[in-house]
Amino acid sequence: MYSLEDLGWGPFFAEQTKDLPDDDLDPMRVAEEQRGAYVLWSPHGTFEAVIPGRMLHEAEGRNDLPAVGDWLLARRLPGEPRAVVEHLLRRRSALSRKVAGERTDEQIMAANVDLIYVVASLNRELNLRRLERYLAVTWDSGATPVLVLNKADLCDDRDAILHDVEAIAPGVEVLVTSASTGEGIEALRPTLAHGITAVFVGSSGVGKSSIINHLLEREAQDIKGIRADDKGRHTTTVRQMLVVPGGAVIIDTPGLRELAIWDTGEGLGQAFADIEDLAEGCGFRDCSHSSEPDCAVQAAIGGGTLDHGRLESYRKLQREQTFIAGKKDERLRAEEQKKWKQIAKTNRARLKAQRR
Ligand SMILES: Nc1nc2c(ncn2[C@@H]2O[C@H](COP(=O)(O)OP(=O)(O)OP(=O)(O)O)[C@@H](O)[C@H]2O)c(=O)[nH]1
Ligand SMILES: [Mg+2]
Ligand SMILES: [Zn+2]
Repeated sequence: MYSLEDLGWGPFFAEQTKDLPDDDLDPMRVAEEQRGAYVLWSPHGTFEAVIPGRMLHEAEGRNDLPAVGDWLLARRLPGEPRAVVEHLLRRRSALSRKVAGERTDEQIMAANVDLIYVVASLNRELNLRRLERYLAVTWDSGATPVLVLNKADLCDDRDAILHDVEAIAPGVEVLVTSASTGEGIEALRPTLAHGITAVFVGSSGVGKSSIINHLLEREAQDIKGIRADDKGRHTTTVRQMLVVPGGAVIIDTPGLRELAIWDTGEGLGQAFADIEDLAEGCGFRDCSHSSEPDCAVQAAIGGGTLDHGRLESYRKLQREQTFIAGKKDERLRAEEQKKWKQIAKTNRARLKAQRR
């Protein structure tokens, strides 16, 4: 089994457990989650766990419940491979999106990660707008994104594509790999050092699990079979943690159909740092880069150094971010109201009891 350090434990988490008197509790990391049932890893082995009712009741949102990659304190049940979750430790970082569909809630795809490998395929039409969205979401997490362009063996004009991708990914390292031939995979290894946690995200079928198997040097994860040409089917169905021997913790995730923004939008500024930098040179402080005079952004588009599609993409994500921020406010207000109603009810009951 693994030591705490093998599993990514460090001072940030140790610090949080320092003042806890109860030494019955063990630090464990969430390796897998499936509909509220958890698999936890610790130096004592693997444990199954469910969330106690108290924690569910006290949670104000998804953010207060464990997700894959989380560290928590749990109590082992004697003689059983089961544990009771007692305490969720504060996160170093979290990769979140809005849950798919209409509902306004957070989904944590991976917690406490250092690196986020955004994998795309050089085979199919590579969608730059989609990559911009991924980068905006990943920069928001507190972890560092790295772009991995896989299936290099199926592509014959990689230089042109690489050029386009680098233009939309300021400050992001871009790697080219082939999980089929093994090309470029070793370039990932130095980043996957002991103590690091890395998550792989991207559309279904781009080769996330294939790359991971290469790194682990075993068929740890199922990959889509040659004959399985039903393109809609996801091969990886749960988010899951794996350990590179002597190296990093890796989290494999199922391919995403949609990736909606959840977080603050600071990631947006980072993902579009080139446009933000240009905007500093605009004549007006609040320039909308549409028809104002002295607009450095429009000048860059006119001069061919900035693609108009990229500005559009930035605006679209900004609108989405504003919309979700409004929704979150609405929900927060509703929750506040509920809480006050509850407090008022308790107070009334107490007064009534006193009067008796
Ligand atoms: N030619 C080629 N095929 C690849 C490469 N990487 C993966 N594949 C194939 O692409 C298919 C999908 O690979 P997976 O590793 O299952 O993709 P995934 O991203 O994990 O997909 P989900 O689990 O559904 O999200 C499989 O048939 C792989 O053999 C590559 O570099 N080149
Ligand atoms: Mg997979
Ligand atoms: Zn402007």
